[in-house]
Amino acid sequence: MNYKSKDDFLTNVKLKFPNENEFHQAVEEVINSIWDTVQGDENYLNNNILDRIVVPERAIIFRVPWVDDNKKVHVNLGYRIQFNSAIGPYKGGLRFHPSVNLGILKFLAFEQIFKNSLTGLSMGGGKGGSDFDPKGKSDNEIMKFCQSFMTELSKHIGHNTDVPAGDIGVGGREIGYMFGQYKRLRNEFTGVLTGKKTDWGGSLIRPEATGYGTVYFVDEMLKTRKDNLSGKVVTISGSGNVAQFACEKLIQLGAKPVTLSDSSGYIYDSNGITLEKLEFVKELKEKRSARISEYAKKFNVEFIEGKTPWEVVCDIALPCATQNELNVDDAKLLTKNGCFVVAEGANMPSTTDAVHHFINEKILFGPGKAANAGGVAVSGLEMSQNSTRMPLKSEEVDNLLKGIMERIHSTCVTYGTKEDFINYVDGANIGGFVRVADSMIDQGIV
Ligand code: NDP
Ligand code: 2IT
Repeated sequence: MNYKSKDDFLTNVKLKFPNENEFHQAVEEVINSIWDTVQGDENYLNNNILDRIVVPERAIIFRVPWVDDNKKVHVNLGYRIQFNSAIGPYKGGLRFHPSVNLGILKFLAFEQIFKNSLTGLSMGGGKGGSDFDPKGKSDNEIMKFCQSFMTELSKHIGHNTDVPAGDIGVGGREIGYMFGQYKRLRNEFTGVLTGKKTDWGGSLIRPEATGYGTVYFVDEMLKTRKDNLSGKVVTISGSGNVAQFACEKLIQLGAKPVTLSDSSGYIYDSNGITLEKLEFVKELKEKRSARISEYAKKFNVEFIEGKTPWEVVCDIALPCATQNELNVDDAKLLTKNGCFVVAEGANMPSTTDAVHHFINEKILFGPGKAANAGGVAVSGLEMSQNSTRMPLKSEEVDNLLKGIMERIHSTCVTYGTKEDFINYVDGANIGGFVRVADSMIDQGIV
């Protein structure tokens, strides 16, 4: 189809997929970056890449019935979005959270296409999950839910087809229950999921990878201004997998993280969170229902209820909780207070207006699809370790992760630099897109 303009294209996407606001937001950001590249290339135009890339190859929705400890029957919705397989099997996490819906999973799967491309590994884009709420559920209930979810999902995935992993509400425990059920149904032990425990095929450093990778990316961004992490005050949101390991790497590299949060509020530790205090958070958050306010009680620091940490003075901000958790007012407050680096550990945590503000202010802004790609990158390394059946050592994985984050950074610089300013949003979107689009063309109209 011929479009008069970018806006015309985006209007069409919104009409075709109504009520998928987060998906519209993610598409708009990518299209804004890649529009000129596409318009300047006959091959992309003749192959109608834009119309094709915004439609998932497949979106599966299914019923997940399960029985709680009181014998009550529940039904949740299960999803898997298999968005794009041009450069490899679908790859992306599973999210268990009551807010999950089709639009949210489509945004996540769409982002994943470009993120996975940036890693340089062979992984297409996918995402899935359920509106199931793990909070307050017993271990037995989590297992029953995971088994029912996998009973249907197993028909659609496989180590060469689609390889899910964790995301919000899904960690090593849930991956274990799902892996067990897959193996039982298929009678095969394959690398069908990543984020497994290391005793049965998981990669070392996978739990750490997203948070560590985000901090490695920040370090690369700082180098462009001949700066480093030493002594930098950092605000972090979230207190789950990504937030914990971003915090850990920051401490190891000499920075001073001062906040963590959850959906109830944030803690502010002006002396800096230490590795010992972080151990307490890790143990606390093993129980999914536990609240970060316990930290404030234990270490006698402030807990600010119902708020996000963006009002705290900092040099660097790392949103590591969820989408649209940092709005334009937060963005203005951050830059007014001197924050000059924002890197997204979460997926799309900054609203569109907040991103525009950061770019207008010319701060170092690392979008999620670049800054948090370390998690899926180590998932890719887990897949290769499963194929060769040769586990790597922890320093080997960490070095590979560092190398991948450096390469993603340099891709952003290559595609995003204009008049001495690195627009990491454009860089990540164009750099991720080109490889996928060229591969789609090579493989014909499919
Ligand atoms: P976890 O489930 O381990 O932790 C999620 C954290 O975010 C919790 O502190 C949670 O608080 C908070 N949170 C979740 N939803 C909301 C909400 N609606 N409002 C406020 N706080 C919220 O998830 P992860 O750490 O794995 O994921 C965090 C982010 O990172 C997500 O955007 C995810 O997509 C992204 N990501 C994760 C990767 C991974 O490998 N795990 C890889 C790349 C990106 P509460 O307990 O109160 O809900
Ligand atoms: O958003 C993400 O990149 C993830 N949740 C990790 C996906 C993966 O397959 O490891």
